[in-house]
Amino acid sequence: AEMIRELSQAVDEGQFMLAYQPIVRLADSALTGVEALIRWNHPVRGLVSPDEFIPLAERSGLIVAIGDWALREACRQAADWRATYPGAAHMTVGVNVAGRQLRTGTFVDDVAQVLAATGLPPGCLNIEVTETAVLDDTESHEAMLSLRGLGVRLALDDFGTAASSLGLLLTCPVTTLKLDRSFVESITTVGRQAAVATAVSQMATALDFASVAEGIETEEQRDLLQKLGYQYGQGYLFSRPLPAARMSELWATVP
Ligand code: G
Ligand code: G
Ligand code: MN
Ligand code: NA
Repeated sequence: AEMIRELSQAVDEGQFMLAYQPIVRLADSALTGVEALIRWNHPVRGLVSPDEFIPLAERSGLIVAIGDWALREACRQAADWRATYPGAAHMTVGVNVAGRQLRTGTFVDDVAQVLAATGLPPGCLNIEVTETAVLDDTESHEAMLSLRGLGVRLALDDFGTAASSLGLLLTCPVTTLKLDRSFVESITTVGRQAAVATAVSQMATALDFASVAEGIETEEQRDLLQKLGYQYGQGYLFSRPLPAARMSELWATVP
């Protein structure tokens, strides 16, 4: 209860910030986009990880206000990077969206409004949802279809971890699969992990989805994932999530 009060105060007092993790094209290591990851700069506890407050924010409903802030800030920042750095012209920004947010009934209008206000082209925004958030839910399904109608991209995040149905891939209008990092961790030594990663990559190709491998920490993992057909990668090998100012320095180096 105390934490809920603090979280709602944090919304009012602007205690959140976004970190940005680079996403690269595996073929040439070119920086192609970022994922926005929220951080809570707590006045006493310092930086609090989203794992510690997002679940509570979802249960309490505060995720709607927090998520709305994150969406606006990420789009504002991406539009700013595009306008400032030639290398960022074709960038995408990934924004994590909770199922509860997707189901507010106003989410699609909010996205359209944020895109209009910031001037960010719809194709530069990649909304990341998890399988659990959208499974068997008509409302989120319709929201996703409308988002695609706007021209926004949609990624299935943490792919492979939830009690997911492969049927979701046929009905859910996503553009991108993000292979969860649990399949990447021991991919070079555990044949079964490599087998799952291969199957996901083949499905992505066959169904015409873009594919991103998450949690890449070593060159061996990167090389194998590229060989398996993953187009994009994200992970500590390339970069940890960075404050916006550090991310700007990276964009400045992209031709
Ligand atoms: O670095 P990492 O600790 O940043 O993120 C932990 C988890 O928090 C991830 O599963 C990520 O998807 C989630 N997360 C990060 N930012 C946001 C956000 O803005 N909204 C939602 N709903 N989840 C987020
Ligand atoms: O939204 P998602 O659940 O995919 O959030 C990404 C999470 O993964 C964040 O918590 C981010 O900090 C974390 N992460 C990103 N790259 C790596 C990595 O290479 N290794 C590990 N262990 N975690 C990572
Ligand atoms: Mn994500
Ligand atoms: Na993920």
